Amino acid sequence: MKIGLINGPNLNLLGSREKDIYGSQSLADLQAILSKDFPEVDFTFFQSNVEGELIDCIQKLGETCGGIVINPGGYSHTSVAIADAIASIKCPVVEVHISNIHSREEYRHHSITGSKCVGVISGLGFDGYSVAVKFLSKN
Ligand code: CA2
Repeated sequence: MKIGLINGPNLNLLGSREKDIYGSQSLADLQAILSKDFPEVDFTFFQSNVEGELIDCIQKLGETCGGIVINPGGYSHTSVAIADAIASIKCPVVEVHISNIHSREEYRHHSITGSKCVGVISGLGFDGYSVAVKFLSKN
């Protein structure tokens, strides 16, 4: 099964700063963990700091993948355009947040993009991505 893993703005910095919030592992570490734990899954990994590139990727992977795991980063709280892209594709999308957005600043409590996803996982660190992949690969 093909699954897309899309990470949004600033997640390329994982493991380098704000380790108290996001942990000490890098984005490359995350991709290695998922590839190792789900050998039967054909992953496409993508990260961008650019909203339009994320939308292009959602549209493209929506045509070829059986599911998408997305962490839209800060765009989760602001981007109607990314929410529209998620709503426009047929494959299921699960949103993941490394931190618990509900225990942080109020402006992080609502996810516009999450409202268009089949589910939202928040606060489980990197394990949240694994839970999302597990869910999508059995559906
Ligand atoms: O908890 C999450 O996964 C977030 O999506 C992360 C976003 C934040 O805006 C959301 O509210 C919650 C921020 C990603 C920033 O990532 C960094 C990683 C390392 C160092 C600095 C930033």
